[in-house]
Amino acid sequence: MDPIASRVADLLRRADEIVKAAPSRRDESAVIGQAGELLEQARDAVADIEDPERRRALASQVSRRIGDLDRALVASFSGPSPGVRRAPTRDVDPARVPPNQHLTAGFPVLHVGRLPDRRAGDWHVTVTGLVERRTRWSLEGLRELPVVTQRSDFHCVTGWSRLDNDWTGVRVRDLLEQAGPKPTATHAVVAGHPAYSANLDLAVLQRDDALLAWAHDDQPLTPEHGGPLRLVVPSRYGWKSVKWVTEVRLFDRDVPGYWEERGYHDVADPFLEQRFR
Ligand SMILES: Nc1nc2c(c(=O)[nH]1)N[C@H]1C(S)=C(S)[C@@H](COP(=O)(O)O)O[C@H]1N2
Ligand SMILES: [Mo]
Repeated sequence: MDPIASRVADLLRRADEIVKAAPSRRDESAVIGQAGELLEQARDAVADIEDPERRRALASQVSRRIGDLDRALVASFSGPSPGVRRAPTRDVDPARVPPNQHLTAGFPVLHVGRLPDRRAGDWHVTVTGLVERRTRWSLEGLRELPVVTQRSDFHCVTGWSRLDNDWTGVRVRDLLEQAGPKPTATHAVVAGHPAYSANLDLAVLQRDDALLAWAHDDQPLTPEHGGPLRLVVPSRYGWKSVKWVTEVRLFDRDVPGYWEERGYHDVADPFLEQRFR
């Protein structure tokens, strides 16, 4: 047997064992991380298998398992963070709650992969792509723009909504203005650690409520919620609010991000229930 093919088969077996041995939901994200790493190695190795039939067969086994892990991740939010102010859940104007969402008083944590280990002092965000001037901001540099605190609601596509979040940061619009979008720019891809991204209409990023935030409810943004810096786009499902933001790149067309490549909606308006394509 082709040695690469047996290596792939072995990686798949090990990934399956990790998933099967998963002791509890509490450890789910660790399990997903470990199995995901093996599956990524398998995916890389598959490309070198010479026999095309065997390559196709193993490639589909790898991608089926990666798809399973993606779905498990969406379901793996681990409940409210301790110490977070309780958000309102009762006596709320029903018009504020998008269809098929329930209100949560806590603040669930939800993301793919591990937290970044980079320190805030080294953090930069770059505005690039179809701009007149590529600009790179440190966290300190951002604080020279007008700092705002704005209250907004947050809606995750997995069904929870957290109302009355006070986000402190700067408007994305103000960064874009400094970079100067070219007239052909219509869309953006916002990227964040580790290999996450989401696409947005440029016009949505230019609205008053789209922020790059470093504080939530008057507390510094915790690492699990995207600290030191995250995007907040209240008018879209939460997956567009990229945590650990490193780049805003402008395009003249809509380029799918991480979840959009996996079938999620390009626009993602929660009041229109634009969950999937
Ligand atoms: N970098 C990064 N940002 C991300 C995600 C992610 O996986 N990676 N998940 C998104 C999703 S699906 C949601 S609902 C929100 C959750 O934010 P929270 O963990 O602060 O509640 O982050 C979004 N931003
Ligand atoms: Mo989400």
